[in-house]
Formats: sequence, structure tokens, C-alpha cells
Amino acid sequence: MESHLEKQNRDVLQKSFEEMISTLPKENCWGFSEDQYQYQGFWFTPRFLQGALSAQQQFQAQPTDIILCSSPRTGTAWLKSLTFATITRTSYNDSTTPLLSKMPHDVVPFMEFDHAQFSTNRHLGIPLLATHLPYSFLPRSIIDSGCKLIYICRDPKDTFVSLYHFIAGHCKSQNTQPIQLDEAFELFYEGVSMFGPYWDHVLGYWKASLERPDKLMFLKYEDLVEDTVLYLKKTAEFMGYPFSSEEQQQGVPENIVKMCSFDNLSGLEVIKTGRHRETENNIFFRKGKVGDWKNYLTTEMAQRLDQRTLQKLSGSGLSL
Ligand code: PAP
Repeated sequence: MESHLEKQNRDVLQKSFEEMISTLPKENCWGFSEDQYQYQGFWFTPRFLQGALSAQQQFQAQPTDIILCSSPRTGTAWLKSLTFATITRTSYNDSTTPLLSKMPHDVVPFMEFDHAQFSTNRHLGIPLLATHLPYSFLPRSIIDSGCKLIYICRDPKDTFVSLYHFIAGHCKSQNTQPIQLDEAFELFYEGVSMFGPYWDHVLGYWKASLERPDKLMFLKYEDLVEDTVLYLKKTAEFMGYPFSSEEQQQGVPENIVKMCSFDNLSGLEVIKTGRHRETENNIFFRKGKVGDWKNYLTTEMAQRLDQRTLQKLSGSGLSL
């Protein structure tokens, strides 16, 4: 139970946060109930920014932590389920894993959303945690502790289309009106998207992965789709939980891939009918395909976004 003094302190902090964000550049968040604000180069809704700032102040990483990092809609839930299933493969079997009864976001918490209740929210003995924060926003202790990070990114065209549908679905459940897809496209193009500019988010982690490849693994959604077993094995190795040759002979990696597949997870009762905070779980699972942008973007839009990506990533050695 919160004491009177604690409540007073919280109210003061809340007021100073509100004063601070009122000075920041502000944009509509594609029809979302909250606006988004630009802080140190990136766009956040107030809740996420407040979570980011608290995490920076409070989060204490352990050297054994493995932090799953991503921009929204690039494969976070999939990466969470694959890594969780890998790390817990000797504790649970195919019928007892929490992945069958919980949304991946409820199995691996987000640092910036769930940090306040860490002691109860963090699975003891399970080192996984996730974040949508840009690399430059990570709490100092993550870098200093030497813990491992895995970043997943995705073709900006599919990321945009997935994000647009996610926000539109969210608006529908909140009875608000999403903006039109072409309006959202212009905002995304200009970098005005949750945790965006998207390319800057990707580049922050890409550069860090070049500097510290032993600590930061960089994955692409498209590679994971193309050869999930191969990338799962690489990820397991990176995390320090490699599959033994006996496990490989028994087909353990293949079983994990099957269990975490889009078709399997999206068909679960918890995904079809459950909720994660105020969002229906099924909104998180849409199509899980590469190239769905073709169904939503004109050739001209796709070319413009590709051009933007080339220009933004130019000289980095990365292509998307
Ligand atoms: P979040 O930021 O809202 O958590 P995130 O999990 O990063 O989203 O990405 C969601 C995308 O991953 C969705 O893509 P789509 O809109 O193009 O369909 C979602 O369908 C896809 N996805 C979720 N689970 C899986 C999975 N098991 N395999 C492949 N793709 C998946």
C-alpha cells in the first residue's frame, strides 16, 4: 500500500514530467489516443517516455541478462517465444511450456513497461527481458554489466504496414479513428513513428553490433523466416544455451521452431481471446509474412521508402 509521502512524491514527479514533455515537439500518433513527443531524437508516447526515463534511473542489469531489443512490429513476440523456449527447454516440455497459455509479451516482460514491478514480474532464473528503446536510451547498467543483447529488425516497408495495422486495430478497440494509411506513410517516412525514426533505431544497434559482436547479435526478420532453424541455433549459441549434437539429432531446434511458429501461436486460445494490457492479443499476430507491403503500398510509395532506406543506411554496410 502506497504511503501518503510516496503518493506526494509520485505526484511531484508526474507534474515535473508533464511540464517537461509540454516543452517537446509533439505530433499525432497516427490516431492513437495519446500524442507522441520527440525526445533526444526519437518519438515516444508519454507513457513509453516515462517508462524509458524510469528504466534509465532504476534498472539494474545483471551480467547474465539477455535483452531482446527491437522497434515495434519487427518480430519481438516471435523472438521472445523462440528464446524463451530455448532457454527453458529442460524445465518445460511441449505441453507444459507457459508459451501455450500466455502471450509472449507476458512471458518475457518489457523493461520500460514492467520495470516498476520487476521483483514480481521478472521470472526468477529466466534471464530474458525485452525493450523497444533505441540503443542510445538503454540504461547505463545494460552496457556496463556486459550482458548480451539481441536486436531484430525488418524491412521498413513491412514494418510500416504492420505498425499501421497495429495502431488501426488498437484505435478500433478504443473507438478512435486511425489516420489514413497514406498520411501515416508520410509520417513514417519523416521518421515520426513510435520509437522512430525507424532507421535511426536500427542504425544505433547496427553500429553497436559492429563494435561489440560478442555482446550484440543483430538479426533480420526476413532471415529468420527464411531459415528459422539455422538462426535459432545461432541465437542459442550466442545466448550461451547451444543445442548439443544429441539434441540436434533428436530434432529439438525443429520442435521449438514448430511450437513458436506463427500458425501454432496464433491458433492458441490465449492469443485468440486473451488481452495484453488494454490490447487484444490477436492484434499482435496479423499475418507473419515477408512482403505483405505489396498489398498496401503503391509502387511509388515502395520506391520512395526504399530510396529513403538506401539514403539513411548509406555507408553503414547494412541493407534492409
Ligand atoms: P510488437 O512490437 O507489437 O510486439 P512484434 O512482435 O515486434 O510486434 O511484431 C509483430 C509482427 O510479427 C507481426 O507482423 P505482421 O503485422 O506483418 O503480420 C506479427 O504477425 C509477426 N509475428 C508474430 N508472431 C510471429 C511468429 N511466431 N512468426 C512470424 N511472425 C510473427
